[in-house]
Amino acid sequence: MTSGFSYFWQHNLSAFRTFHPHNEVMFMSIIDLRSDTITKPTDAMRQAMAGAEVGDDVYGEDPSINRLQERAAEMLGKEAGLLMASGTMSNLVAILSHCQRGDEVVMGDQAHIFWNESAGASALAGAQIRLVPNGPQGEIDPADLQAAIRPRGNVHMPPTTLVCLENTHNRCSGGVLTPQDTRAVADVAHAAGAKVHLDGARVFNAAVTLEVPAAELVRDVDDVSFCLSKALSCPVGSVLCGDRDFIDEALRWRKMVGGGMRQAGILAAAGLVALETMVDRLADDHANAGRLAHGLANIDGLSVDPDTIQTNIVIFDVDQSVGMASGLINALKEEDVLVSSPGPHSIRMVTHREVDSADIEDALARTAHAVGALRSSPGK
Ligand code: TLP
Repeated sequence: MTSGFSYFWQHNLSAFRTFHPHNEVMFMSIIDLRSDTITKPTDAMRQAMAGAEVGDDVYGEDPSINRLQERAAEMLGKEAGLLMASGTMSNLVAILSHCQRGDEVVMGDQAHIFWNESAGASALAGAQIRLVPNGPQGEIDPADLQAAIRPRGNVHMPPTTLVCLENTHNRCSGGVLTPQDTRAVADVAHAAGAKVHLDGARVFNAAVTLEVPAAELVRDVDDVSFCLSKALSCPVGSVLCGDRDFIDEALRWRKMVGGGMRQAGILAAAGLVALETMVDRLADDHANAGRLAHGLANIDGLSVDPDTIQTNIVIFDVDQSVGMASGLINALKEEDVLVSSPGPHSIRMVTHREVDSADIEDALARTAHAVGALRSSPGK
């Protein structure tokens, strides 16, 4: 029979290692910088979930969901909100609600909707995606948008019915759009009769960085989705907010894609705690991302400009002398540092509630060790 002690080691070995790069015997805990999506619910969330008042949300009768939707809409200055299972579902339902089959949706060439959402816009909404360049912080040049908009009434061309923005911008290293950036794009879109959807998965990170209410960042867009399950630490969920008519339409599409979740007030209860307690602390994640970027910039073989890091996402380039990003990812895994990769020569590290400044220092030391070893090994 396995003793409690050896059971612990057999089942927790992945979380600990028994050697150190410098051959000292010590334990290293895993530092998981793959994403802020890995954050687990807080004790306060778990308590709120256990005691949540619930009802059948498909009948609109879940009091916790109704409260969350109202609170989210209020914080974003919109008429109504709708709880979704995920950010991907929010973005898809927004596109389904705004577009007909054969419409064109314009977005930045680094948009999460384009890269990471399994082509739902084309497969399920029947919309064609047209890309314009994203600037370094995720911005779209209004002149590029203007040039991409289709003239109305030409039977050969799809009408441009929707423009999508992203704030913060994931693949642009968590870059932030200011209210002015958003307004400039929205003005062009609206003048052409198109709507604007904001993928605001991390819009509260942007609000904290700019020190403005989130409502100010989304004033000029027609609808916005944000995620509860990323840095806000909820287990599940996203909320789509917009005007009443849009949300009524979104409700129908959400049901069609299987998003009527019945007693999901259990999830909404965590969301309410997140909105009250998890927003201000995002500044800590941003400070840690700044520390991380400064440290990475000092490691030979990696490059990042720390002054461009505005929120909790640090994307850096891996020099040829280190090899491919995949090689460094594996080497970092050996050091118990988990990261993700947006491309063959770049790596993403995301700070969140479950890493503190000591973990950042530790992650930097382990990264320096992994990079140094790769640079000095000829067959890397
Ligand atoms: N992003 C995830 C991965 O898909 C890359 C992450 O780890 O960052 N919009 C943006 C801007 C996102 O970053 C994400 C998730 C989504 C939408 C989708 O959210 P979920 O994962 O809830 O469907």
